[in-house]
Amino acid sequence: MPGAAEVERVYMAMQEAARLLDLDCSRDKVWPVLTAYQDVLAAAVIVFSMASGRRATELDFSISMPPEHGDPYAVALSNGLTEETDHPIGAVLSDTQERCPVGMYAIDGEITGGFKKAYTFFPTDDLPGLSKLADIPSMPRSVAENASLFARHGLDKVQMTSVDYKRRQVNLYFGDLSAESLEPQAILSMLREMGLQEPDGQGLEFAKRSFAVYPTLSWDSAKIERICFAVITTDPTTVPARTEPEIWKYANNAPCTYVGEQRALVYGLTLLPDEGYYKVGSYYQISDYQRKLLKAFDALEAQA
Ligand code: GPP
Ligand code: MG
Repeated sequence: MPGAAEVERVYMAMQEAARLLDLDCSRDKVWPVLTAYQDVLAAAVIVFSMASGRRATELDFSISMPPEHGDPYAVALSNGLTEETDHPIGAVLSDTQERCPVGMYAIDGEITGGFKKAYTFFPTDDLPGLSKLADIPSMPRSVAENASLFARHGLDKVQMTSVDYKRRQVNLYFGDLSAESLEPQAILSMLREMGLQEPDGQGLEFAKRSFAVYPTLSWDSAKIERICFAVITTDPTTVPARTEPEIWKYANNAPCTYVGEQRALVYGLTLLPDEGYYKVGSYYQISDYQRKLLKAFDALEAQA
């Protein structure tokens, strides 16, 4: 399909996802983003993500692209989706690609706010350890400052990073997690050390199933702003309808292109210093890589 038709197709799906939350897309904000990346839409992994409670006022969209497409932040700048900045955040993507092999990129936008983040995915067979990322000059110093804390709690191999240009924050998505580091006692001791809220029993059971754990860091302090435990699954009842009705409705009804297969979902439990909340991203388009992850993690679930 030519680019313009692809933009229209993805925009319509986004509207459909937004309607489940009684939200509306800002065409003025979203259209320029979809247009800037229109060539990748047909083959991209596309995720629409929402959060519960007072955060159910926004829907994020994520779009992946191959490394050959080039640095997605440079594309955002050249299309006027975000402003040039002197802040070190402006150099994180280019510094990262100079020092680490890149498997894939992605961008993130808000249906009401437009372009927001850029992701760098590392090759699955060549994940950098934390020290390699801490050495990147434009990374927040808090990455290096928390390196020993992360290592002590089994967080080392980084699957991807995200740079949030609106909030000036970086996420480190740790994978290859050991079962021991996800045991309730291990999670509680890590959260205490980080000064973040401790979840209830249901939250700890959820966190045990994580395929990725990602802290958020900023340039403002050495503090860890928040952390998210992410569970990939095809089970739309992963978070109970009773406590999370909006998430339940969304996870059961979000649009997806892969008819005949179960919808791929990534649930998150985010913990801040004095609050915790659930969220879910539904995959509108997937790749064989997500199918492989789902198979591995849904099979683990079945054993548990
Ligand atoms: C979740 O980060 C990450 C994604 C939805 C990216 C997946 C993208 C693909 C193309 C596979 P988050 O939105 O939970 O982080 P934060 O809330 O900190 O922005
Ligand atoms: Mg998001």
